Amino acid sequence: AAASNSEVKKAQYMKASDAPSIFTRIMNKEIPGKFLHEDDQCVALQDVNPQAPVHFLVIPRTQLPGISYAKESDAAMLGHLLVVARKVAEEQGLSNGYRVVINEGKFGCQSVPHLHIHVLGKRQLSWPPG
Ligand code: D5M
Repeated sequence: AAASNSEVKKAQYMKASDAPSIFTRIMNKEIPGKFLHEDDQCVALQDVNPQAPVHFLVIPRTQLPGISYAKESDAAMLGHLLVVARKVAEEQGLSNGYRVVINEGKFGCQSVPHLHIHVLGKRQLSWPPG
């Protein structure tokens, strides 16, 4: 029988996430990164390819491959990521608003298989996104 869609997706993700992700390696200080926040559950990192004057990522230390893998037991951690996004957005002076984005999978244009929340601001964004 053909593998289910979720099995195929998992196989694709597992291939990419067997090894520590680029974000895990940055969190472990093996690769440089500009940290805006660090705590026991997550970090906020300046995006290396910014799409707005302020563009940072909130990344859990747990290497969840993407939001499609979130379980009920991840709920508190996921909520914490959003609160950190809000706090760092304030510190970055995003008083006129900002956007919080999670890209998931191929159609979502996800490129790093380690869950991360994008926060973009300091310019007028448009809607819908491309
Ligand atoms: O977004 C992945 C994001 O991660 C993308 O905006 C570039 C960013 N990125 C990739 N490598 C690095 C490093 N080394 N430092 C900081 N930021 C990085 P996605 O939602 O997966 O498309």
